[in-house]
Amino acid sequence: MASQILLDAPLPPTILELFDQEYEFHLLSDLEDEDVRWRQIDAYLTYGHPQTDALVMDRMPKLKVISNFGVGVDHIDTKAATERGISVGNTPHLLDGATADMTFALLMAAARRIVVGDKFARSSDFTQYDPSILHGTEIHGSTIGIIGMGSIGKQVAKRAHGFDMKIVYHNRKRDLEDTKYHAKYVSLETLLGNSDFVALNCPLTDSTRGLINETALKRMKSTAILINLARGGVVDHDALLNALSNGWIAAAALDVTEPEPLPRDHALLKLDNLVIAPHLGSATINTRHAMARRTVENLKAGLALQPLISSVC
Ligand code: 8YV
Repeated sequence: MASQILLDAPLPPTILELFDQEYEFHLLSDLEDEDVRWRQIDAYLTYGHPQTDALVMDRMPKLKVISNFGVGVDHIDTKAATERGISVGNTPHLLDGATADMTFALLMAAARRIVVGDKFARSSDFTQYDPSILHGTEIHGSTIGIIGMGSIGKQVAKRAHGFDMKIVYHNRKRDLEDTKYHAKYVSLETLLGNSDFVALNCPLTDSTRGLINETALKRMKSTAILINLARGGVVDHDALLNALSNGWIAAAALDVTEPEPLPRDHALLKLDNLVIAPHLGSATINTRHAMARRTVENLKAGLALQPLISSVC
């Protein structure tokens, strides 16, 4: 019998073509609670961050592997997976460069008011060049504070160094190689109080959930810009709305939100000092290809009860 693969979303042809007829696919939304097919599932390919807890796993007694398209696995209960002998794979490192590029793209868009400027340049209001409008924030020579100096954070630091920025960072612990990245380890309070740009590049964990709350935002400079390429849950969105509306900080750029997407009538979406993208951190053709290949390799290894290429647990 072909291996039975559960998908949380239809896969694009570029990923499907990495499989052959040995695999049969089932879409999560097609499986009712009592569907007998749950019991036949051998592997779960998670594509769009579906919550995958013990309850979900217990529906699939034959499940050998959960292969996640992406590095962040905050939506998967890895402890429950380990307890059930289920391997969990992800795609680390492959997306570091693309996600760091996007961190800078959003940083620069917010600092130099690219989105507001784009709208204005297209509008009928733009009738004459005016040097007094849309002044932004200097990027070169400013200070960036990176929260999460993992492999993505390090790539952000490399880019920041190229922009002659002073780099401070905060992590669970100091990275002994931080001088390689021209980065100085500081406390969270120092980072928030001294940075012109605060970049979130950390995973969402119990200790980072809600890290950027009212207290943190009030510690930031009123001229500072927050950039979130981590997970929406790292930021308290009600506090961010207050911060952006009341001038506690100057602007924010978000690639991720919680919930994702935000309700279409959310007040944050009406603000001019917010730049927002639909979770595009790793969305380049090359990176997505590499992630697809690794996700499928992990899945096939898990099915064969072999060690995964990139294993979370
Ligand atoms: C992916 C991400 O786009 O890797 C991650 O954790 O958030 C993104 O790079 C996402 O996982 C694809 O669903």
